[in-house]
Amino acid sequence: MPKEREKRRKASKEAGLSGAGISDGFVKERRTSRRASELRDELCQVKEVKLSEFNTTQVQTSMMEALRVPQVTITPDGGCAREIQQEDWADVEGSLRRKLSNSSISSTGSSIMLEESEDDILSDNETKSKGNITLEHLCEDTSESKPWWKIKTIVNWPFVSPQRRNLSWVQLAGHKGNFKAGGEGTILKKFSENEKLCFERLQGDVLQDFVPGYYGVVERDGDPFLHMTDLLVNFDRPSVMDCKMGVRTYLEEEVVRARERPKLRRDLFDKMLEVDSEAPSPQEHLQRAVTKPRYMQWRETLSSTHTLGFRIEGIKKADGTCHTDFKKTRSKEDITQIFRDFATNNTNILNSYLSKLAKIQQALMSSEFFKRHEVIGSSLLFIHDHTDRAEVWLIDFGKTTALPEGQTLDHSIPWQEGNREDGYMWGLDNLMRTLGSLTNKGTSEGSNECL
Ligand code: I3P
Repeated sequence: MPKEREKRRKASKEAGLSGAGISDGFVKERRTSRRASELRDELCQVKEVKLSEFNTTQVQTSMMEALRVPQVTITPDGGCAREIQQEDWADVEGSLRRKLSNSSISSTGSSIMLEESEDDILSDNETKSKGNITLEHLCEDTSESKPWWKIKTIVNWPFVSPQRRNLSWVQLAGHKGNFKAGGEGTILKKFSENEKLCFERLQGDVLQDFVPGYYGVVERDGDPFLHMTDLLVNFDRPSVMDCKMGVRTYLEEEVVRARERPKLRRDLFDKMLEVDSEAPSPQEHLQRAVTKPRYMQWRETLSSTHTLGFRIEGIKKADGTCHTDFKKTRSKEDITQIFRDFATNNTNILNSYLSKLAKIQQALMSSEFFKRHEVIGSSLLFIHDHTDRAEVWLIDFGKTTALPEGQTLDHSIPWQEGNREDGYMWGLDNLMRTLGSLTNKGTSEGSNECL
């Protein structure tokens, strides 16, 4: 499409100005950063984990406990930030309404963009260190009983400028605060050497058509970013779903590292507790911390990652509502229902998604890149809008790692430590069967049972 080509050309030109960064919004960023920091201090308290308090025996016991995956029961979630008061709401309501109604949404990776960006004013480090300020629920999260305003902050809202477009987004999954607005039709994602290498290796691979356009590394405010296509730019009030692929969401090296140098994390323990107060073992309760592989394995078993080889991470619907609480969504029936709702039971959209997935499957089968990489934590991003246009993209390669020379993966056989299998193809197959069961195409393909 000429229009798209023109956008890419512009983006490439901009990327060529690497080092100079992207000047758009710099002044505003500085101003808003200060305000953000004030609000952040008001809203959040950093909880410190005194790991030094744990002795070696406790750590070893924790590692042993990590091998056990407890039975999960459902408990209500808790919020972390202070509750936003009525006056806060009045301040931002206008901005939010504008955002949701315009919904000029853009994304790459597992983020979804509305109009003005909190990430324009918050770095990932800021969000991580304070733990509470994220962009995740700028639109209404209707899950469970948590009002969205209770969970997340509103730091950017007072600074919304109606003139600026495509600069704000809601991140459904992954690390918060990883994105900034790029030039027209593009966004900036926090630099990851691993992801950069993947984008470079994907150039010329058959998968290139199914991943965001990549325009190199640019600098903003002294930090490097990956410059890439805004996947949502050509949609009108799109609905977006992020599905994390594979039977495993942590790298083998993370397991090895945790075994050799166990690091106990209070934040992951807290997240576990929020979902199920009985999930941590007595030892973990005592320590008030868990290792990352232990947390990740628990998350996988709780969701459909283990049983289906993919899980739903987040959904943003056309009406602006966000749904990110799929941690306990595991059964095929539940997932099917969620897909049906997401696509508003529209057969055109479902068929379109299915045919995109079939093309992706074909490309994956012949991709040299795919053959030689352990693909962990990567997602398929589903996007459609009221015109029935529907696309699926492969995103998030921060944990996709090249195999040693000569080694290849099957992507379907079960994982055993050492074989580095990720179950991506198995998950894709199950995903296609799930979608297929909603259309007249899926049911004829032999067994409808997930593998
Ligand atoms: C997070 C999620 C991320 C992971 C992050 C987890 O859990 O699994 O994928 O980052 O680890 O906390 P949740 O979805 O329950 O919030 P990576 O994929 O980069 O490992 P982190 O806390 O170490 O960033």
